[in-house]
Amino acid sequence: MKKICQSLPFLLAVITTRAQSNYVAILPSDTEQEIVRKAANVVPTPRQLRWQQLELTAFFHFGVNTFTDKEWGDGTEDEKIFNPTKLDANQWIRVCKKAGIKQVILTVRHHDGFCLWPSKYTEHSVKNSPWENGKGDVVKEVAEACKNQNMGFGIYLSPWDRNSKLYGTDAYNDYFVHQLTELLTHYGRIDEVWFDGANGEGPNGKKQVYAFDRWYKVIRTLQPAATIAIMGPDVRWVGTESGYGREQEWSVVPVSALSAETVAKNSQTSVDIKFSGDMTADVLGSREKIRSAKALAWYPAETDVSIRPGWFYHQKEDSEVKSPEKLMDIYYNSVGKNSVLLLNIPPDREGLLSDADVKSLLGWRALRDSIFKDNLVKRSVLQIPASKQDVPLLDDGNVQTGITLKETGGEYIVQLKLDAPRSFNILQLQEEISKGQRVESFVLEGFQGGRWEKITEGSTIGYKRILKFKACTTDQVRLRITSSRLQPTLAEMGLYHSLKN
Ligand code: FUL
Repeated sequence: MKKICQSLPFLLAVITTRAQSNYVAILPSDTEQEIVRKAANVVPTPRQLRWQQLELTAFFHFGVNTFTDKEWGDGTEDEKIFNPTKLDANQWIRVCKKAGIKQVILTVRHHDGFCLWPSKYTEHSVKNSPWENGKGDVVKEVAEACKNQNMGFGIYLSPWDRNSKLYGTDAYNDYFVHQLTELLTHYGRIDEVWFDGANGEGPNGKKQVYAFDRWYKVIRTLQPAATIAIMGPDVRWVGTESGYGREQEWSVVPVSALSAETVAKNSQTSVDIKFSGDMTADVLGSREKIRSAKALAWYPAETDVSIRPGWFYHQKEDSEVKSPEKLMDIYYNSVGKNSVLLLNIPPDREGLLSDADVKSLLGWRALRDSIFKDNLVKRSVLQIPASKQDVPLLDDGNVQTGITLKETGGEYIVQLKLDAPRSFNILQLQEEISKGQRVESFVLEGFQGGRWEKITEGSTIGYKRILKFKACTTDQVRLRITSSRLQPTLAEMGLYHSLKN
């Protein structure tokens, strides 16, 4: 141990001098300018980058609660109540595909401990239900439907298990590893493992100490491409279940310093961060927040919300399904605020996505298609920066090709001349995040009445930022990035006109 401690400064130096990584240590001797430069060079790991580009993902909360009409089961449910009459996972995935969703996460085991697969390690599972005479496996059905329809597949495995007699003892962590291993080895590729934060009281009055580090190792070994979300190192919870993210959303945030041992093991690869403390504050990664950090990591936000008031299906909520317009507003405030949306669509007692939910999802897709079909940037010529690069780079839908802007007078400018005076009320911006998240503030201006007038302004951009404003008509616009941590690279820019604003 002593040896490791003595060599720590050297190991940290290895990390800090590497070009770009998902993690950087801040040294006591670093100036504020150096800290800002370091923050600007923190980048996502390949698995985080893939996840961020999904934009839209879905949750399926399904299990005994669907049949007891509860939100949280207590683990005493009779397995016989689980009996969907028309379960069709292909329908779930077909609808999600049509809605533009790229990955789904199934609650394979919620807090009640009931397993949607025939686990060897418990009796509280589909194997003791009448569904398919106890021979069914919901996890298999969903995994196969995803594979057949080219949809990402993830699992929600609740750390809290109200059924297990082992809960509250060390043996519970072994039980958890056994189940995790079943899930990660029997169903093909798993793209995401989602650990919820709820940690209730066990039957013997003890709280369980979860062996997270051990679980992460199992996942990294068996499914190295899978993101580990929420109680995990790759993706953090945005902090609410409303669907509305932060005004200022930094994917680079302070994290607690790593143990010397972890650093030593990972010094040449990306690093698994240790999440800690309250990640729900209003602003997480501003200059003020990173100034006193010991380390910074790429740790992006996921916004989870249900299409209905509850997470599980309840018939009485059929009339409370969120409308396409409400889902649109959530989209602007989640994906449009630098996070991935995780929208819950709970299958009903038949084992199908219900009509009301399907109608709303498809209406939302139609709305998005109509609003985003005509990007006015495609009808424009780039005036600044004057270069051989031309506008298609900003509207080619490729987030890996952008324009690295040059500083002029303390700011970075993109100026466009449109083909004619045009009206718009939506601005969409994307940074090329594989180079880092850098923009701290920006203003959009239009040339009107012989001078530049402010149309809208914002702080962070990150992977995607969408701003809505009162419609404005002009044939010349400029984006002024008024503050950036280092030269920003703008990957995409869009100007749209929504009639439903
Ligand atoms: C929460 C759980 O307690 C809810 O039941 C639901 O699964 C939600 C997504 O996470 O913490």
